[in-house]
Amino acid sequence: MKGGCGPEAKSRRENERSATMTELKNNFGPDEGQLEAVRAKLMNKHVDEEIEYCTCCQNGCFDMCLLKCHKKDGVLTAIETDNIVHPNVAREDAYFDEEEFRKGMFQHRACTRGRGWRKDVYSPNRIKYPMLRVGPKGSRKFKRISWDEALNMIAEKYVETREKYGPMSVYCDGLMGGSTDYIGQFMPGGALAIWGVDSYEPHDLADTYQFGRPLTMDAATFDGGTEAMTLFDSKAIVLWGFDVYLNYPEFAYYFNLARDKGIPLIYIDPRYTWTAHLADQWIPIRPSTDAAMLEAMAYVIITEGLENKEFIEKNVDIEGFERWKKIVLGDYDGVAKTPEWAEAICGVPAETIAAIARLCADGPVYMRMVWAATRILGGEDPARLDNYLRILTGNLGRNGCIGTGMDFGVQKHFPVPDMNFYGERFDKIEEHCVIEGEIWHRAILEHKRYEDGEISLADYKRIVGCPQNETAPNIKMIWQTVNPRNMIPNYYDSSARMKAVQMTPFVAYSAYTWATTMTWYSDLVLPLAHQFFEGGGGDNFVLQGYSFNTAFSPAAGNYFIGMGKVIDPPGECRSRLWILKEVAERIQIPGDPDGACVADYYCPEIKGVKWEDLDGVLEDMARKNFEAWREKDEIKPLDPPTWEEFRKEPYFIRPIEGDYWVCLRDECEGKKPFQTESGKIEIISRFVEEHDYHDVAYKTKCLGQGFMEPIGHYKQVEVSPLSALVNKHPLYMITPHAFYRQHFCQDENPWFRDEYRMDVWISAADAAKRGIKDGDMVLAHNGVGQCLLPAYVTSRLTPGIACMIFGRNYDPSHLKTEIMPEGIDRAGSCNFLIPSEDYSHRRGILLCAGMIDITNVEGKGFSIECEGVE
Ligand SMILES: Nc1nc2c(c(=O)[nH]1)N[C@H]1C(S)=C(S)[C@@H](COP(=O)(O)OP(=O)(O)OC[C@H]3O[C@@H](n4cnc5c(=O)[nH]c(N)nc54)[C@H](O)[C@@H]3O)O[C@H]1N2
Ligand SMILES: Nc1nc2c(c(=O)[nH]1)N[C@H]1C(S)=C(S)[C@@H](COP(=O)(O)OP(=O)(O)OC[C@H]3O[C@@H](n4cnc5c(=O)[nH]c(N)nc54)[C@H](O)[C@@H]3O)O[C@H]1N2
Ligand code: SF4
Ligand SMILES: [Mo]
Repeated sequence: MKGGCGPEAKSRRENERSATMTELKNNFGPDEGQLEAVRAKLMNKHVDEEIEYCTCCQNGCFDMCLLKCHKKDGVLTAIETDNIVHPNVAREDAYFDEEEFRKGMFQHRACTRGRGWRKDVYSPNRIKYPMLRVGPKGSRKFKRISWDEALNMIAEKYVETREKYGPMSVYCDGLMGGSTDYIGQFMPGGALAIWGVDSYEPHDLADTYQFGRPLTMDAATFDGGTEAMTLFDSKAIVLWGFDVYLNYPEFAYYFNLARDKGIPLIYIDPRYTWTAHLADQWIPIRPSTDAAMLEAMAYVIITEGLENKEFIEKNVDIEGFERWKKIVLGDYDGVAKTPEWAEAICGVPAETIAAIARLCADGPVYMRMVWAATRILGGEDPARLDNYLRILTGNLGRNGCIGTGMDFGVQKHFPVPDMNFYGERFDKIEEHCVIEGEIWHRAILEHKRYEDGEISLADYKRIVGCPQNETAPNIKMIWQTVNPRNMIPNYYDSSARMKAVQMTPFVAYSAYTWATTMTWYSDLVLPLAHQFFEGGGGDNFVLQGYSFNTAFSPAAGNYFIGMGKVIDPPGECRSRLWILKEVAERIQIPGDPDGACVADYYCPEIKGVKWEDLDGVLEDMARKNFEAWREKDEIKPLDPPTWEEFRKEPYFIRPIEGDYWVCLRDECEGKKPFQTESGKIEIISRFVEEHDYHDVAYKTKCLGQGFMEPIGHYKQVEVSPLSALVNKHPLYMITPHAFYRQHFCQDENPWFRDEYRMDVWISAADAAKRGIKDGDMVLAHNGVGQCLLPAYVTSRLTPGIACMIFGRNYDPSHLKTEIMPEGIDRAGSCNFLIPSEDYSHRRGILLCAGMIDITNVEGKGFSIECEGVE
């Protein structure tokens, strides 16, 4: 990095830039005429355009990247990104100095996907009107109805279902745990909520047991985060399955900066990924065995006396720590967890394990596992071992270390304007966590068994993770508007989910494209405005209406962005907030002393506002809140812009004074206790040891029939490349997220479709055994599902493993089989291949692994179109 951003630096930049142009012209560049012609064309392309800002806050990376949207005649014409902090420089890092970086003064640039939304929003498959099913479920036959009819229908069905089956009968999904049934929360009996988070439940459990709170979840409320600047203070970066370059593209930029500074990056993943490619060292590991490697690292550190004694003495519950040491050293089971022991399990050479252990002991080291490596049976073991290693080495709560599973940033440096449109009586909210999040389908299927007298009520509750003192769920209506998950192909056991949806008497679903599998199986489909551009004043996953988007990103917590509506949605698409508001207005609260409807509590400030007026009303609220914020004592000295200025460039960023934010720093510095039973970091969870957590909720979670030990250690789980299952289906399948998709979103984007193949990865060795060549049509199958697609034969995958990238909608062929009664999938909808069993080690998480086999069917009459197969 070259220093300075004052006037001197500016003139230096200009000189450097013109020098670069001369070189370009002399050596490779077009001649002056050509350049002018191109320039003129480009300039003309964008004349008379209007500019609106919004953010991309896609579910999962939540990076809050800035989208500078150009539009002309109401149509999006271009998306640029952050050019505010260091205007007009291509490589920001070449110009700013480390001081600026440490103060959080850098850009928040959107990635390819963030800009790709511009194409996605004009998909020909957009749903434009409320549609009612007229054919059988799955037949994709619908007729158009009016919004009034649709909203009345939801309100009527909602009231009717609750009256008949009780308050736990309407399922609305939960947003990272909790409930998104914003109607039921104001009704007597409350609303059905879920516990568990699909992305990182094992980490949530591990963090709760070790540190007393779920750090990743707390990062969402800004307490568990760590800022990107921490990378600069690390001596090394060690990542388990944390494919930053793919999963957190904005964050990847800071890794590049750290690497430019000479900080080595080590990456551990069974796949040669983007991050592996850019790392100093890639260590392939047998999937599901990370805990063994971590335990052996602990062995090396303990036997060589390299643990951080000062940190441990100060922060750790010593009794449990000493017991864990004995496990590692083999005092309990006679098996010392040596690197050689681990090598036989995880496939990583013993000397590599020892070397990484020594590296991590000499901190600060930024080390963490994110999250796929834990979305397995017994996933809390690798998650806990990951914590144990950071505890052992004191790589926690100080500069240079990470706090959460992925490093969400935090809005810690100054308050942001409020955007609260909820009523004063919002405290009426009542939620009941009665299901583990992603087994809602079992709550439906098993209830049938309970109704038929096959299982008792107590057993039913245990199966679905419902505390015994709560009312059991009895789902008869599904309504997805706030968090419209693609409920059939998005989690393991897709065939059973399809059955559960088909069994549910009324299913209302909101979506923006017909490509979404869940639309085909719903009774009523509502057309959603696009989440970033078309909302009733900006509408994304977390926030609704005009919003001040705070740094929810793994960058720095010293900025926020104002996000309003950019373009009008097509047809009669509506924002989620508007839909909720309309339904809330239609439902009276039984027994309310004032005869109120739900909207009187849920959204009194926008009750009765028409769709056409909603943007204006929300923006007016935003202005008032912004103006009140400007007057705050802590904000005035920061020289805040006026509302008018902010509306033109809705981005507020200020240098961080003092140190950046590091998760758990206060606890580790003794400023506040850990929220565990002992007030210290617990290696062995006292709670788990001392309580029966099966039928009661601990911090909202209830394990039901699940089993969990108070201490984490490597166990060979039922589904693993080392289990007996390989005799039947020899390949262990991993299902990571896609670079060019955000789960199912942008699956149809033609800009990206050109960039990758829909295929199943197989190693060269496994392909040779099966006579499979790259591109051959294959059948990926096991006892529960079948997918027909081309093979990608590659050395980027270790043998014994298959990989199907997650996030394809189901594409049924004409070929119907017993296990795929709606047709064999031909898109690579991987969750049809992951079965559900009564595993005791499945947590409130999804099972990202299944055993499969891959058979060559090239030349046997199958093609992706299934021609000739009827
Ligand atoms: N481009 C893109 N980015 C995204 C998303 C997206 O859909 N697309 N989704 C977002 C969301 S919601 C989430 S939750 C996160 C998910 O973030 P992660 O959970 O980190 O993501 P995955 O892509 O599932 O897996 C990451 C890597 O883990 C590896 N892996 C699999 N099994 C193992 C194992 O046993 N051990 C080890 N060491 N590695 C293993 C995989 O090969 C993969 O390369 O990503 C977020 N970011
Ligand atoms: N096998 C396997 N399964 C997995 C995973 C895995 O790694 N492997 N990862 C899991 C994880 S971490 C996650 S987070 C889930 C993700 O699974 P989902 O949450 O189901 O996926 P999304 O594509 O984010 O959202 C589903 C649909 O909702 C609609 N939608 C969502 N939000 C909006 C919005 O604001 N506006 C509009 N107009 N439409 C919207 C889109 O039509 C989208 O197709 O999948 C999980 N399933
Ligand atoms: S990094 Fe995430 S939030 Fe940022 S533009 Fe890309 S998809 Fe959107
Ligand atoms: Mo996720």
